Amino acid sequence: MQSERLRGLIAAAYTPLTEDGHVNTAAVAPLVEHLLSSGITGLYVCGSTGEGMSLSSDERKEVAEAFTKTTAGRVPVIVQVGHNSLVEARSLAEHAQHIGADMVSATCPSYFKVNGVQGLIASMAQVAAGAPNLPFYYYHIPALTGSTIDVVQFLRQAPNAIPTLAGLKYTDTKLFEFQECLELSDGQYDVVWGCDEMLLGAIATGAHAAIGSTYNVAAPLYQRIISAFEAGNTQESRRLQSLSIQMIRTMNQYPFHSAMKAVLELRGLAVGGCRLPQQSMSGEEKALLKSQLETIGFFDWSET
Ligand code: MN9
Repeated sequence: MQSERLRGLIAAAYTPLTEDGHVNTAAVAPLVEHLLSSGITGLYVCGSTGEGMSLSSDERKEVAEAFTKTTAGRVPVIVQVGHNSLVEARSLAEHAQHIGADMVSATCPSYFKVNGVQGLIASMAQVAAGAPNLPFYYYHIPALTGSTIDVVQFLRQAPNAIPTLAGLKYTDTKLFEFQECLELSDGQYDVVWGCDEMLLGAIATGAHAAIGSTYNVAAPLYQRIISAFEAGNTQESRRLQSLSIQMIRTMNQYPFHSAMKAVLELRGLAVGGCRLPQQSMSGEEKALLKSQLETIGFFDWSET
C-alpha cells in the first residue's frame, strides 16, 4: 500500500498507569501535549515502550482510543496490535481502524517462534486483514520476539498476501540490512528506525523517520543530531549522539522503562510506574537516577 510516509521523530508513547497499576487515560492528554510541543511527529501506541504486551486487550483498546482521540489528527497515530494469539491481534487491528487510528503495526508471535519467511507472511496477513483500510507496518524486533527472520525476503515476498503492507518498524542494529530494506523496489517501503542510540548511523544510511522510547524525554537533542548532520557538521552530530548513549547507559542501570517513566514524572507527567514483569523503582533509586542524570548534564541538554 502506498500511503503517506512517516517522517521525523515518532514517540513510542508510554502508557500512563495509576499508582496501583491501572491504566490512567486521564494522564494521556498532558503526555500528548508534552510530546507534540517537543517536536514529535507521530505516536506509536501500545508497543514495547507502551507495555502493550502487559496490558489486557480491553486495556489496549482503551489506551489506543485515548491517544487517537486526544491527538485528533495532529500527527499520525500508529497502534501496535501484536499478540501471541493472532485472533486477538486481528481483533485489535479491527478496533484500531474503527476508532480512526492512522496505521497499524504488529510484532510476530513470540512464544512459539516464527522461523521462516512464509510463516511470518501468513501470520502478519491475518493480522493486517483486520484493518484493510490502514497501512500496516511489521514490527521487526528480533531481540524480543526471538524470531530472526530475513526481513528483506519478507518485504520481497509479502505484498501479494499483505496488500496493506507499508513498511517496517526496524528495531535491530544491522545498518546494512536496514539500508537494503530502504532501497528495496526503488524505495517502495517506509522503513522506520527503532534503535535510538544509533540514530546517527541510521540517518547516514538514509532513515527519514524513527520510532523510539527516548524521544519521550529528549526529542530536542535528537532533532539537533539530525540538524547537525544535515548541515554537514558530522563532528557535532556525533557529540550529540554520544550524549544520547550516555543517557541510555545511565537509564539501563535500572529497569529501563521504569527509569524513563521516572524521568517523565520528574517533568510533572503522571505516568506512574511499569507493570510486572518490569520491576518498579524505589524512591531511593529514583533519587539516585536523578543525581546520575544531573552529573551527565541531562537536564541541560535534553529539552532544548
Ligand atoms: O522500539 C525501543 N525499543 C524497546 C523502540 O523499548 C525494546 C527503543 O526506543 C529503545 O528503548 C531505545 C533504548 O535502547 O533504543
